Amino acid sequence: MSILLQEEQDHILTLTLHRPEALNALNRALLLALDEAFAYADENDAIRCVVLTGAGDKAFAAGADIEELSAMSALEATAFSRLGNRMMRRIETLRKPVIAAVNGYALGGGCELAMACHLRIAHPRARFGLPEITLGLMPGFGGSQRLPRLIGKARALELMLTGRPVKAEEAVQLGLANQCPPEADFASAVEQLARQLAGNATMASQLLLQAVETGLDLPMEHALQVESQQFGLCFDHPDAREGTEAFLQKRKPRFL
Ligand code: DAK
Repeated sequence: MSILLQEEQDHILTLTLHRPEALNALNRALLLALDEAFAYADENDAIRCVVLTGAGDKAFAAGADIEELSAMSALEATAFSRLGNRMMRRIETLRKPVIAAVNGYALGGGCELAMACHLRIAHPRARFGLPEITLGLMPGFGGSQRLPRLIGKARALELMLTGRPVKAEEAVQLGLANQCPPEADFASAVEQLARQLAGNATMASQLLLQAVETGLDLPMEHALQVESQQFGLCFDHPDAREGTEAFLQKRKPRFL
């Protein structure tokens, strides 16, 4: 069976990390499969939202594959890091929203993968953490940069220097997860959000994702220019007219 399951339904692509025997740890083959799947999602207009989750009821992904890492030379580790970073960046800059449905452990590379997604829904049994320091390592897939951006420098440093895992509710309090529905509602909460995002005006959603992604790394003056430019581009698409007309006519919009 494939190490990355793919299912497409109603404009939503669901990707399931499938190495349950290793708690879905990220080896080279899985990183390559993810890179390919996200490239496909970006190019395929029928896909409007991606959900990423883990197989089994224990883990989203318990990190980079420690067994594979332990046998790597410095050169191989550099190549592995490059591949991981390229794949995570592909997710972050994807033109469609990506939801991480964090169904269990999201540790090390698994947490970094969840952080590269646009939104995170945590199952009550989810555990987020960057325990690399306890292995004599540091995050190698962007965690040292994405965690401070998500939750602030002091809190990120505390988690990375101690390697302490956080439970789902604390992850929500920290801003690391967007929500933690009750166990019985987890699947429906993921589906409901994915359907809502897939129903958005695609061009507006794409321009918004780009504005946030580009603007966050720019000084405010430049970031606002990016926003104005993206805002203006919305008007080139029929969805903008449809959305405003529908509001004025007191009906639901029918986006392309
Ligand atoms: N890699 C490989 N196998 C793993 C794994 C991992 N990260 N995590 C778990 N497994 C395997 C276990 O070895 C075990 O295999 P068998 O013994 O059954 O063959 C199986 O999954 C079930 O795990 P456990 O028996 O340990 O299950 P428990 O419920 O007792 O414990 C656990 C669950 C998640 C607490 C525990 O498995 C655990 O602590 N796992 C490791 C978590 C961790 O430290 N993850 C962070 C890894 S560091 C880099 C790029 C990126 C990174 C580093 C460098 N460069 C480019 C160089 C990132 C590093 C990391 O992600």
